[in-house]
Amino acid sequence: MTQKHCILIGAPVDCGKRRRGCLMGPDAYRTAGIAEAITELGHTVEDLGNLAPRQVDVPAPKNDKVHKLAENVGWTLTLMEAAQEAAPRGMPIFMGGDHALASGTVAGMAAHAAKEGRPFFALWLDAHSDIHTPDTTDSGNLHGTPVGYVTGRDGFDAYPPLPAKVESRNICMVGLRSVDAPEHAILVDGDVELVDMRRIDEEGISAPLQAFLDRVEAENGMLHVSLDVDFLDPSIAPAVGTTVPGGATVREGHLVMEILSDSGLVTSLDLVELNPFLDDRGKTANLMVDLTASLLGRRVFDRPTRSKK
Ligand code: HAR
Ligand code: MN
Ligand code: MN
Ligand code: MN
Repeated sequence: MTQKHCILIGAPVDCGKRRRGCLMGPDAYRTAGIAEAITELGHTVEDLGNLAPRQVDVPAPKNDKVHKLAENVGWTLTLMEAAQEAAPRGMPIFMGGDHALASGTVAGMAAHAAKEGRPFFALWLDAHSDIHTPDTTDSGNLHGTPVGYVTGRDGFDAYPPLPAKVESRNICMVGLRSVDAPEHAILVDGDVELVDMRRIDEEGISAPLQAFLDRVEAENGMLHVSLDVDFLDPSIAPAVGTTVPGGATVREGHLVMEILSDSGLVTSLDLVELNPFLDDRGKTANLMVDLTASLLGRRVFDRPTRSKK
């Protein structure tokens, strides 16, 4: 694959839910050797270190369950700016941090695509759809809302105005198996591409992914990948607060990354929800780094793999 300049951006966001520990994520990826894995593949790496949230004041949320609104808004501002600063220079890799960070990274990357005059697409690899708003969330955990924000749903008045709204038809969610009722209601009437675990069981993970990538390519789009640890089955990726059984296998995870790599379409990546406090001797951090390496071109063999007779 062509050489990339990868820009590692530490986003120790821990305000998107109550259970703490995701703030240790960026350093766990560094400990697992993310920079070395990338340079080994022939790419260059720059590590911007860990960012901090902008300090902001916000009005009290209407829904009093909402947890740490000001800090979430502050992170959104910081990361929206960081994405737009990094994107013209290389491929940003946002090391989370919980999924609340995607409100900033996705909004920032969408703004960058708009500046480039290119359509923006997002691949959401997650057990959850994260399309709540601060009004519909029952947990009050804002890591369940980034898709709601970037698609321009109502209820985000405390957040910065979106520089560029993401078209819901340009989002593909893969790995779904935990969707709340208000999210279900929005999704069944909408045009987000939905690939739940049943569809993966029946069709395999490759066909629906390829169909989405064909659209990205046909429209010369920019593609952001948001990889939530809980996309993977908890038996292989235990370091996450919101485990949901029945997730992607090691091979399904790698296959997605290898297909993405072959496509050459990915322009930015989030690694989210890793909680190193819950890990088993670094196995989840290591797997996330291995998946990142597959996305950036690590292979056993180049295709075709059939041996020549
Ligand atoms: N839908 C649930 C809620 O809103 C769980 C959201 C969990 N989100 C993440 N990221 N772990 O996908 O509380
Ligand atoms: Mn998520
Ligand atoms: Mn999730
Ligand atoms: Mn919920």
